[in-house]
Amino acid sequence: MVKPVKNFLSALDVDNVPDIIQEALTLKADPWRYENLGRRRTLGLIFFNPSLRTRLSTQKAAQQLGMNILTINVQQDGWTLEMEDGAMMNAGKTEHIKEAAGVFAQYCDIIAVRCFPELLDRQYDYQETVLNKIIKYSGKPVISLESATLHPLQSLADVITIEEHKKVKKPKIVLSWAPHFKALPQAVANSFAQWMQYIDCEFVITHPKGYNLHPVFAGNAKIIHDQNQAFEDADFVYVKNWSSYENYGQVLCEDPSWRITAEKMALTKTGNFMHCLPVRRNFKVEDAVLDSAGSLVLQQAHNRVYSAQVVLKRILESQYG
Ligand code: AN0
Ligand code: CP
Repeated sequence: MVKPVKNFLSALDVDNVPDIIQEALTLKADPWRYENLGRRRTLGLIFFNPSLRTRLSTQKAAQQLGMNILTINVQQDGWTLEMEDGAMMNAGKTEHIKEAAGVFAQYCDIIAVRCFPELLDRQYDYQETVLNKIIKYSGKPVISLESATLHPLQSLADVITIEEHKKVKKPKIVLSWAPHFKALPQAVANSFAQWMQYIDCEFVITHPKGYNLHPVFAGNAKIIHDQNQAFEDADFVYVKNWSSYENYGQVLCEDPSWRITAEKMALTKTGNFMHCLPVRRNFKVEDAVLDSAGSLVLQQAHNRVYSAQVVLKRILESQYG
């Protein structure tokens, strides 16, 4: 019996990760089996930030469950939103999140939100201020489409992909930082590290000094600052850039020697390369790696459909069944 699920914000909202992976694989084998489950139910997709994969895969997942879909790109199409309770709204912001979230709730049965961190104030971001206000003021089930600190639908797709491609019971999985000139969120890395705590694996993180993730997400991962050493005998290498958590939102290192090359991938056992995408070719990862047989990036993107579908299915069953 699966625990009723209302919100899907992190791995903590899943009672058994291996079980949800298997259920997602069952859906992948027969995607239209529950095509009436979401009939006459509406999913609202609310984007505060751009997206390719998350938008399309979640729409496709909802369609395969028979749901209707409403999408809004808040930054382009919506009114500017005030987040602060009690604010005197006599300046730039037009509408309060209290009304906006309440209005979404009038039209949607499930609300899915993408709200990246601003990377200015660690406490504001790590309290998940925007996501929590939408949960509170909408009262509806909420799915994270990447919040300030986590990207659970991506991580679920990633563990599904690992399950499909692993050749040993307990693979060695390496999360590697790679360079970027722009400050990016820690969300994908935090989330991947969090989900690694729920599957059978040897988990290693490699990054330059100053890039430790929040300890709650890093868990018991082994941290190795020598990237080549970390890659040795790896079954999967998962690559991501993130800005510093400790020196919050700062880019402390742009050292190109952290770029992922075919030479480095040759140190691994399998050459299996993973990245959530989008990725900047040759700046972060060489063409030769992305174009290699070991690159799993499109398989990950494909599995985004089934990670979203299994989550929507469970919410529909437990909230509207
Ligand atoms: C975003 C990030 O790093 O969180 C989204 C990744 C799915 N990436 C960029 O902004 C390039
Ligand atoms: N991986 C991912 O979430 O991609 P998008 O930002 O394009 O949705």
